Amino acid sequence: MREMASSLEPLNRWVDEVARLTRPDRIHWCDGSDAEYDSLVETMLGTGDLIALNPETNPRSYLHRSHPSDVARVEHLTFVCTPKEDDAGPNNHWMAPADAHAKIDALFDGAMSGRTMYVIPYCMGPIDSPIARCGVEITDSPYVVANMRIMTRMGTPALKRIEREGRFVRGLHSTGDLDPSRRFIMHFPDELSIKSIGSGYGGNALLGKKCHALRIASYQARQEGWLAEHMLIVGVENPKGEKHYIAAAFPSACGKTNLAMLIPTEGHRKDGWKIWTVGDDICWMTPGEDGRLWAINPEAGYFGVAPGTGPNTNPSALATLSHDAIFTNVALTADNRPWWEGLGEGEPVTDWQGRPYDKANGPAAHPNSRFTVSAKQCPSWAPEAEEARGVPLSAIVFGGRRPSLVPLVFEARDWAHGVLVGAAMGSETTAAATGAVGVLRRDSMAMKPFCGYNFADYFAHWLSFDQPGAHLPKIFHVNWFRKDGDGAFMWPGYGDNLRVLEWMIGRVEGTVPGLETPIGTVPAAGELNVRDLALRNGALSELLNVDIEGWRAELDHIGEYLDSFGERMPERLKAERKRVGDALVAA
Ligand code: SAT
Ligand code: MN
Repeated sequence: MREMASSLEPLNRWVDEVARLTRPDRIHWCDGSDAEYDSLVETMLGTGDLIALNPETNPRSYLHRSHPSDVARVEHLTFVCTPKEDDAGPNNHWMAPADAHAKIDALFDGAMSGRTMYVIPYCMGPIDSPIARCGVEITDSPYVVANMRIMTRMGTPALKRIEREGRFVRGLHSTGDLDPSRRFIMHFPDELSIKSIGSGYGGNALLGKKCHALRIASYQARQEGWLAEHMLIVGVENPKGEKHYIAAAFPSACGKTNLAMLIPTEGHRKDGWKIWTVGDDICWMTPGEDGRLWAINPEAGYFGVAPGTGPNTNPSALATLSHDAIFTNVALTADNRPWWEGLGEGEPVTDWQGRPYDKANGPAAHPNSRFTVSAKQCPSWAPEAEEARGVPLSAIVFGGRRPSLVPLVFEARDWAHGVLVGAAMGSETTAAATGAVGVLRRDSMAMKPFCGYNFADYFAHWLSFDQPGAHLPKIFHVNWFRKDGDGAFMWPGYGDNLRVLEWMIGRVEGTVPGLETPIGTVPAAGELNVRDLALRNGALSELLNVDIEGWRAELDHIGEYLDSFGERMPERLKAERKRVGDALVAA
């Protein structure tokens, strides 16, 4: 009999059960200590799972190369296993729970033999926060343990909370044999459990992230009256020293990390604007007694996209990455520094697969190569990210990659309209998931790959926050990705996006009137701060223009999309679509 490792009997029982099924050589309960992390790194340096980077330029930093067929989330192999198929919705792949357990347990049979099984207690959110939730991930991947240590509050304090609460999300993971035909990521929201096998990569394997903090949490949040969202949280401090917190949902690899760490342009800096980073990917929000929505970042680190991160796009991220970072699937320079497209300095000599770099093989770094780093290393890290009650939200922003039609910014007229704007979100696909890149798809609230239940019910849940006494954030939509006839981006983005945030804050504070249009309120002439901004002639009016004809067609598409969910789609949302559609016809 194994020595008991926790005072919580159901946890010990589950660990025993998993060990009987997967047959590891050893079991290690993670305490989250520095010594444990150092010894894991030592082990991985020995096995080649990690490669040490140049200690002069990148102290205590490492490169991990995943299997070339295992470099992104796999949405076609990701299942939500609710007892009733309809509850998972057309937005998810579904399998009956019993079938899913049988299928995946057969793959777990003996999967850990010869390996160490790690038991990782973790907490999503500040350890003393009532909004935070705990889980335990069992994995045979030391790379996963190291990443979970950076991305979550992991180890003894989390175990203590789990023992106190008696309730935790169970996540079972094995890298298996990495054969894509034996790869599955399965969610059992009713059982608060996750089983993932056959991938060692990011969102497939770090179960605290998308699997727990979004798919399982969104399901729990609906039952408990809160929201688990794919959003960054940023604090914007104005020259008066007042902070407004904004949560923004963009699909994977559409700039959430960059917006969360925005560096104000010189003009804004001189005026006294400051940016505070609370989170870059996930936001849990809950109504407070004051009627406002209060938000926490359940994560403790960033798992960000490396390519495109450079001195002009995100100098804060570069500073964050200067030590104690894990890089996955980036390239290397001759002096063993990490390299990726857009870094802006150095030359790659070894590509992400460890081959001598050759342009003919494509990019040196994989387009979905990533960094893992503690949030606290970010120069703009907001200390209030540790606040148990979270931060109050002034605004929620939706956005995606839309090369045409969608203006730079518009504001929904009320909460229900805002829910429609979020539900109707569309974006071109990126390298963050396997499959074609650059195809327009509807990605409601950027949650298409992450909502753990039927989108129709999810929209109804969003609508339900509109209650008497609620002081809900204003809802906006942005599009940084408009292109002109030559295919060039029309808006500079990055630090200049603060111009748009400034307008939003003006709207929140009631100091700018805006211009009403059938799709929402856009900045009236002169309202957007464009001081020192060089745009092409006519670009600004085009960026803020509402193309009535184009929007009529868009509203038709949105109507078809909402109808695809059938009976369950809330009437309120359909009515809202009709209202906007009618306004466009009348315009
Ligand atoms: O691989 S992750 O899902 O963690 C990152 C992402 O796609 O947003
Ligand atoms: Mn994400």
